[in-house]
Amino acid sequence: MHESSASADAIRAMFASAISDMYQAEAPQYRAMKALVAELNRQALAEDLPLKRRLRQSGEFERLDIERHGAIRVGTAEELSMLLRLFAIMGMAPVGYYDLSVAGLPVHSTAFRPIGEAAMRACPFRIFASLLRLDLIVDAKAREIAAKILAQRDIFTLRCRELIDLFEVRGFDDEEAREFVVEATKTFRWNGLAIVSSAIYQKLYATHPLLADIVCFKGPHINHLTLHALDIDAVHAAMAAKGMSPKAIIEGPPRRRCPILLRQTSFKARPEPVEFIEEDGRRRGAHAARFGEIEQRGAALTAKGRALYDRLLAEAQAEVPLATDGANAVAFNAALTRRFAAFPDDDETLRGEKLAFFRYSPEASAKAVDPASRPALDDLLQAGALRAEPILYEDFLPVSAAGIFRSNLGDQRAEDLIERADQRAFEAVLGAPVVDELALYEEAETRSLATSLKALGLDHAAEPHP
Ligand code: OOG
Ligand code: NI
Repeated sequence: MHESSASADAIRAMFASAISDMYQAEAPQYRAMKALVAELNRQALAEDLPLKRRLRQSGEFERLDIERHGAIRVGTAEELSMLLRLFAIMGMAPVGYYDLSVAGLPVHSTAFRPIGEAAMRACPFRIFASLLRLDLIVDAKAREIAAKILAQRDIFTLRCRELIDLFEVRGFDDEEAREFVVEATKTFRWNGLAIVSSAIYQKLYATHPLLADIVCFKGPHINHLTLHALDIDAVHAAMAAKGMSPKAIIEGPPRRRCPILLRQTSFKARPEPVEFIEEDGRRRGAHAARFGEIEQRGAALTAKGRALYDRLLAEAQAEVPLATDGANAVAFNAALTRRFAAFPDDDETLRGEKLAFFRYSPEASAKAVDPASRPALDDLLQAGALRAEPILYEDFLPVSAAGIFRSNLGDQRAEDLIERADQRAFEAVLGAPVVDELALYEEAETRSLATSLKALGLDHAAEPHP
């Protein structure tokens, strides 16, 4: 093996920074949003010193400006399985399976992301990757055209492929690590020159806008990057005030005292000039694909908590179906807030009712606990010997994802497709099983409790589950 000082975490950090630079240069509207988010984050910190202290302690302060994720869409099994190998080099594993056919989108997805606190802390960048499902495209002619075009393109540079092979044999030296980041980044750049004629584009677009976006270009351009907004409501309002045309609502749970899961919103993609290849030359056209997004994360929910979340969200949506143009956003938000009154909003209840996952830590200053008293978990927390803090949700919400897709594709035909999750097929194509995100949170909770009890000298005494 070559000894490289570039760890997977370091390569991911280089990649995240390269992607951010590239996307800011390609999409000025994203650059403007990034500047706005940075300004409002600074403002939020200046107004909330305890928050600033917390962020400094967690290491979040230094990484605040680093993008949390980006999203791409690929067309074939070969493309997806190469992505698995490419992202593995950056310490990003496929976590979670997202079936977006429920929302009428002919794709299913995973999130390539770092696993574990240390890696997240080093660089939180993730890639949400979707794979086209031609089996969900009803129009046989469109299916045939798409398959033929996809079979002819290579989204990776030759050197990128060589470097991936090389890494798997013997790792990288520093220079190769840098070169790999450059080559990998090229996969996700924007290509304003389509690889099809405008007639083909129109045909695929009419079949499904997503089909045109995935098939008609040289590669899987980044379709958005996402920044961490400390106060997502404030940034959302500021985006509207600045005429950045944000979506009408923030997806996910309403604003709460104890944040849960993921809240996100974006500005809408604008048509950009592209060129199509005709028999007699090139023809100008337009394609809307690229936008910018903000997110704010809260506690990871257990299966029980998630079921409650899904139910309350569905109830709010049933009560006030959100208009496609978002005209009734105020009424929708009111319904959402009303329904979520039923979701406990304090850490004690979230923990006690096992709605969210918690990370335990021993309190160094606490007075010694007598193991012979066989204290229960609650006693230890009450006595201040143990602390419990919600574990942050690091994954995605397919319903929000679907909302994001739709608002950016002008696609309202949610009913066109029937629900057909197929995780097995996705994993077969990917070449690996996806990691179960719930298991990761559960493991983190269990491990933190075991370590804490051990530190308190109670590893045989307390019951992990009271
Ligand atoms: C991916 C949408 C999913 C999110 O934040 O939920 C996503 C896409 O539009 O390709 O990024
Ligand atoms: Ni996103």
